[in-house]
Amino acid sequence: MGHRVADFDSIGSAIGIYRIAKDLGKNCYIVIDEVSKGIKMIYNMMKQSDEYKDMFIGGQEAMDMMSEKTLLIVVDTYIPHLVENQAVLEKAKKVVVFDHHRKSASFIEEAVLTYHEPYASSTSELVTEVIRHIGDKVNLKAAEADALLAGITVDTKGFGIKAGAITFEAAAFLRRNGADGTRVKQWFKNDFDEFKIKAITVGNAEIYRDGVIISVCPWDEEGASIICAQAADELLNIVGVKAAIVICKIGDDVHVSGRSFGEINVQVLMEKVGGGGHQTMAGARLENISTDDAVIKLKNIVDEYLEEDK
Ligand SMILES: [Mn+2]
Repeated sequence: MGHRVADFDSIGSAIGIYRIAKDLGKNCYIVIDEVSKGIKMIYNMMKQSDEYKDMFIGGQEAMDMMSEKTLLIVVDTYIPHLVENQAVLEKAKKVVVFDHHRKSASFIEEAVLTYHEPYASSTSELVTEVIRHIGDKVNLKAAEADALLAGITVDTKGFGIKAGAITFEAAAFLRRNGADGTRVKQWFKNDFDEFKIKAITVGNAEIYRDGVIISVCPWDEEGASIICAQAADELLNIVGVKAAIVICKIGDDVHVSGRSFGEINVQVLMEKVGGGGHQTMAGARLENISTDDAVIKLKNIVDEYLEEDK
């Protein structure tokens, strides 16, 4: 089980764990209730194939299947309230956690094993390392290698951030096991309308201070938070920009995406408004607020952060 609003790292690392479990002779399922727009393509592709059609199950189905002996493996988060289905976590008697996010206040305390490595680029990298470590017993298939490569690619923004020697070694291993960067790239595409909204969002941006750029996405539908994340990534390409914060309003809430190169810690920024993530990639949700008020609030936390950082 990954985190809520699963991204490529969450689903990629879950698929890697699935292969390990299967090849070690265990039944394994990936718990997912809501398939976010970003991962719909990979989810549907897996679901439509004979090999993986039974791989995904909902939280309720998982609850019905669970016994005392069931091992729950949580990937890409260690925070109890961020997992895809909290009831599944609560029911599990044995829990293992794989994650790369920096530790914050709450974490899954009852885990029998926590593999937590904040220096890793992604959970997909960690899981790839585990597969390499196990050796010949695990035979990764091309689609699974693709999923893990997608996780690493997204979390490193295309091997540009947090990609260390081990990250490239993991990618080389995935490539040797059939992963294909061109195929993976197809999963990241936007349709034309989304692309235009992203362009408008980038155009709306204003530099606030000390290289922090802020923008508002004009769209208000489910996929808007992904556009925000992508626009924030895009804004980091501007000379002098150290951190990008992009927001959108969906329903009553404002979704916030924070991205940086690490010098400005967006995790710390997002935690100030109840969100989380890691140093270069974080997010938050502000409830019952207008976009104008959200921008003011975010500017205040940027001020506060820069003040503390001095
Ligand atoms: Mn991740």
